Amino acid sequence: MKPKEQAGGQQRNYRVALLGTKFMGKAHSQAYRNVNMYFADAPRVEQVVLCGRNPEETEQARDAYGWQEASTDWREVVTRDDIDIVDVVTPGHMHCEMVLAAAAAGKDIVCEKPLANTLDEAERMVAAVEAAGVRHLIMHNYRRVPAVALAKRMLEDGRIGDVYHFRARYLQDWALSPELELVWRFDAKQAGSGALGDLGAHVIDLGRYLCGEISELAATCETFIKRRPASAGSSEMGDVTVDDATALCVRFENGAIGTIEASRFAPGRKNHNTFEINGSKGSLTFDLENLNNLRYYSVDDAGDAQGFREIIACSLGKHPYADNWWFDGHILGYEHTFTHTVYDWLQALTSGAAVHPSFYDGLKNQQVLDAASRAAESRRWESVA
Ligand code: SOE
Repeated sequence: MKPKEQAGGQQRNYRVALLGTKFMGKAHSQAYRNVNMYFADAPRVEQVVLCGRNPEETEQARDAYGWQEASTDWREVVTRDDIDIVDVVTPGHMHCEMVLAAAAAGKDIVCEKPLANTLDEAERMVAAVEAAGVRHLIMHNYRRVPAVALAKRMLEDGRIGDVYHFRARYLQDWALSPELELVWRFDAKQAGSGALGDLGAHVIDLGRYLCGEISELAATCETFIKRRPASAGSSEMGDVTVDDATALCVRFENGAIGTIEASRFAPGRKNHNTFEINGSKGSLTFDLENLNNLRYYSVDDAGDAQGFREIIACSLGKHPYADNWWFDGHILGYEHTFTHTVYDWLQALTSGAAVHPSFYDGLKNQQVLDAASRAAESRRWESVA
C-alpha cells in the first residue's frame, strides 16, 4: 500500500503501527524516531500507534517512545486506513497471526527474528505477503552494523578470496541462574526454540549474508537447567521446553564449512555475537561487543608487518552509514543498527528496490533452524532444503 500522496505525487510519509512495547519495541521505536533526524533523504516517518497488551504500560511506552496513540487492539489497528507499515516485535508465537492479518489488510510489514516458531508458519507468512503483494522485511539488524556491512563489501570485492570457513558464536549469560523464573523465552509454545532461534537465527543470517546458503548440518543441543520457578520467587517449578545451548557443524553450498554456536550459558559473554571468516586471500573477524571494529588479515601484507589490522569502521566517506553520524572514531552502538535498517527499508519502499533481508531470508533461516532441530533429534547430518 502506498502512503498518502502529497500534491504533485511526492512521497508524503510512512505511517507506522508497532505491535509490541518491550525491548524490541523500544529498539524499533528509537529507529523510527531518529531516522529522519540523521538520514536527511529518508522518507518521513509518522509514529502513529503503539500496540501492547497492558493499557497502562502501553500508554507509558507511547509517551516515552514518541508515538501518537496507544492501543491494546492490534487486530483493529492493522486494518486502519491511516497505517502504511505494520511492525511486529512480539514474542514469536504471535508473529504468524499478526503478519497474516497485516498482509490481508494490504500493509507493508516488518517482523522481528526469527520469522516464526515453525517452518509451517514461516511458509504461510511468505505465502500471505506474496498473495497480498506487500513489501516485507525481517529485522536482522546485525547486517547493518557498519563493520559487518564493510565485511560484506570486502567479501564482494574479493579481498578475502574464496571462503573456506565461517566460524560463529552468539553467546550470552543471562540464563545462568537457576533462580531465574520461566520467562517466555524458556517456553517452546511462545518462543519456538531457545538459544537456537533467539541467538542462532542471527548468526545463521550472517552466515547466509556473508558466505552463502547452508546446504546441510549436524547439530547438538542441551537444556542445562531443566526446571525453573514458575514465576519470580515461586516454590512451584515448571519445565524448560527449549534449548539453553545449541552447536552446529555446517556445510555451505559453495564448499565452505563452518561451526555455529548459540548459548545463554557462557559466563562473561554478555552479547558476544562473533564470527571469523577465513578465505584464500585473507580473514575477517568481528565481535558485537566491540561492534565498531573489524579485524582484517591479508595474505598480501608482506614481511614482518603481517598481522590482523584493526579497522574502526565509522570513518566519513569510507564506511557504510558513517556519513550520517559523527566524525571519524565517534563510535556507534547497538541501536544505530535498527536506524540503518529502517532507513534502507524506507528507501526500498520508496524506490521499489529489493529489500534485504526479506521474509524470503526469514524462510531460508527457518529452514536452517528446522534442520538443526531435526539433526539434534536424529543425531545425523540433515539437509536444509
Ligand atoms: C536475546 O537476549 C536478545 O535480546 C535477542 O532476542 C536479540 O535479537 C538480540 O539482538 C539481543 O539479544
